[in-house]
Amino acid sequence: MITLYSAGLTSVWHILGVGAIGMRWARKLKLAGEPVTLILRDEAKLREFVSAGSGIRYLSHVGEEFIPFPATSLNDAALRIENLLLCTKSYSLAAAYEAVVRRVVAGGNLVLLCNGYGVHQKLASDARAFRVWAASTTSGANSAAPFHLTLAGDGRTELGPLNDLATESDYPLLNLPRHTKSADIEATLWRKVAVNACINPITALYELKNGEVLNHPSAYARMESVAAEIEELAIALDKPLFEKSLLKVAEDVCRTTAENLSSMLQDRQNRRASEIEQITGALLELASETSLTLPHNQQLLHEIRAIEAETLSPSNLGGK
Ligand code: KPL
Repeated sequence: MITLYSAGLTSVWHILGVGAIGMRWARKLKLAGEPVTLILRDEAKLREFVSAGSGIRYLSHVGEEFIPFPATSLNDAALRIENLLLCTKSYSLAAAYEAVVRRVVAGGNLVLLCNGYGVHQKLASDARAFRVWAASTTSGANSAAPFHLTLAGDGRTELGPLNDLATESDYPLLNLPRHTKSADIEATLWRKVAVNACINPITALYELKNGEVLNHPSAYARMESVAAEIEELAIALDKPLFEKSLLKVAEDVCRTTAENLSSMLQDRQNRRASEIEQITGALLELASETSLTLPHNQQLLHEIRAIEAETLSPSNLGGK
C-alpha cells in the first residue's frame, strides 16, 4: 500500500472529499500553517494523486502554483485522526463517515463542510463520541480536473457546534481568514440551503456562471420566483431568513462569486450526481409539512432530475 501519511503529528487536519472545496480548505489550512493530510478514497485514487506529483495544481490570476500535500487512503490501518474536515457531497456524507469513523479518536473534531439540509444534523446525532461541527461557506471553488483547483470569489465561513460535545469545546478553524462563529448554526444552514436553492439549480439548468444569472432574463426571473416561494416557506415554518430579501442575498452571492461555476453546474459538467435532492428536495420535504407546494422549486427539481437521468455516469461520485 502507498502511504504518504505524516505520522507523529498530533494536530493534523485530515481532509476527506478532495474535490474543489476540499482542496480549497487544504490550501487555506496550509497557508495558516496547519499540517494537512488528504485522505483519498482508495489505493487507485492515491496512485492517481502520486502520479499527479502528490499535490494540487492551484490556478489563480497570478499563475499556476503546485502545492504538495501528504496523503493517505481510507485503507490505511495506521490512520489516526484528531481533526477531520468532511468535504464530500452531501449525499455521500453518511457513507464517508461510516468509512472513516473507526480511524477517528474519541473526542476528535469532525467538521462538516457540505451543502444541503438535514444531513448535518442526522450525522451529528449518530456521532456522539466526537465533537461535530458544521461549517457553512459562501466561498466558491472550481476544479476542472482531479487535483486542479481554481478559485472563484472568497466568501465568509460560519461555524457552529452540532452536538453537546462540540458545544462544550473551543471552536476549531477560527484562525482561518473570514471564519467566524455562527450565532445559530441551525439557522445558518437553513439560510445557506435557501441561497443554494436559488442559485445552484438555475445555474446548472441554464449552464451559467453564478454572475451570469443576473444578466439572463429568464434565468433571473426563475430565481425571483424560486426565492419568493422559499420566503413563503420560511414564514410558514417560522424559520428566519435575512434582513434583506432572499432574492437580494442570492444576487449578492452571485456577484461575489460571479466567476464561479456553482457546484451543481460542475456536477452536471462532470456527469456527477448533483445535490438537488439535498437542496431543493430538502425544501420540498419541509414544505410537505405545510400547505405550500413550491411549484417553481418542484419544476426545477424535475428538470435537474431529468438531466441527471440522461447524463449521469454511475461511478462518478467525488468530493464536493
Ligand atoms: O455554495 C455554492 C455552490 O456552488 O454550491 C455557491 C455559494 C452558490 C457558490 O457557487
